[in-house]
Amino acid sequence: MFQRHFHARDTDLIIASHPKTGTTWLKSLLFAIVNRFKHPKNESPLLKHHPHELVYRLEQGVYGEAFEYPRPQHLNELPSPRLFNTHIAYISLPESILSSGCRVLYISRNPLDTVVSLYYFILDAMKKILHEEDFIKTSLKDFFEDFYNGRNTNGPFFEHVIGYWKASLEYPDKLLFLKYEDLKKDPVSHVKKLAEFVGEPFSPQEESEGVIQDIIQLCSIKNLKELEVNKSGVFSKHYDKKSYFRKGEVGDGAHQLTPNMVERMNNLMQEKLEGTGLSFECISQS
Ligand code: PAP
Repeated sequence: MFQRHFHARDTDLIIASHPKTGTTWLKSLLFAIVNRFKHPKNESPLLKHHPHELVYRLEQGVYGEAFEYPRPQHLNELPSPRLFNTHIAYISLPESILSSGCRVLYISRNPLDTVVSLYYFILDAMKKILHEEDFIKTSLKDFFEDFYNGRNTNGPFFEHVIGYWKASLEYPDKLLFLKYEDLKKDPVSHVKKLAEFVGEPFSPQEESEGVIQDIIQLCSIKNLKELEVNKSGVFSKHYDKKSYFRKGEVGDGAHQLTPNMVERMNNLMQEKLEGTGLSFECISQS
C-alpha cells in the first residue's frame, strides 16, 4: 500500500531505521530542529505530544490498517517539510522516495543493544495483548537466536543497515547515515550536522544563545520520559506510549546477554561488515 501509493514531496524528510535503533530520539530531534522558529522553547509540541504523534510512520500510521497508530487526517494537507518514518529496508523503499528530492535520515545502533531493546519492547506488547494464562514468555536466548539468524519482521538486521549505509555513500546529499552511539557521544556536532543536512543550519547567534543545547535537553530521554504525555496512555492495544522510553544507554545489551552470545554477535558483525567501511564499537562485557 505505502510502496504503491506514497508520493514524496521534494521537501519531505524521512527517518529510516531498523526498529529500536533510536527512531523516537531522532524523531524528536528532527521535529525540534525543523520547527524551532514556530514555537517558543517552552511551548514545543514535544511537551504535549509523543514523538510518534508528531512524525508519522509511513507503513503503519499513514497507510497501515492493522491497528491504530498515530495518523494524519489529510496527508496532502500536512505543511512542508512533512516528517515521516519507516522501518522498511532500502531496497523496498517506494520509487517516489528514491526519485524525488526528499531526504532520508537513517539511524543505526549496535546489534547487541538493538536486540535487547527489541526483546523488552515485544515482551511488553505480548503481555498487553495476551491473557495471563496464554502468555508464554519467550526467553531472551530464543529471541536472540532468531535475531542472530536474521528472522526478523523487518528483515535481517545487518542487511538493513548495510543497504542504507551503501546508499549513503553513493548519495551523500540524499541520505544521512547516523549512529546512536555517535549521537550519545557528541550530540552537539550531530545536531548541527542534522540541521545542515535538512537545510536549516544554526546561525552563529543561535549557537551563542544555546539553541542547540536546548534542543538536546528537550529531546533527552531523561526529559521526554518524565513528561506526562509519554508516561501514560497507549497507541493501540499493543503498545504503551512509555514503552518507547526504556534505558536509552549504550552497552546495556552486552550486560544482559551471555558472554557467548556477545562473542557470536560480534563475530557475525565483523563478518557482515567486512569491507563495507562501516563499524560499530565491539562492545564486550567489561
Ligand atoms: P522504534 O523503532 O520502535 O520507534 P526506537 O525509538 O528506535 O523504537 O527504540 C527505542 C530505544 O530508544 C529504547 O532503547 P533501550 O530499550 O535500549 O532503552 C529507548 O530507551 C531509546 N530512546 C528513546 N528515546 C530516547 C532518547 N530521547 N534518547 C536516547 N534514547 C532514547
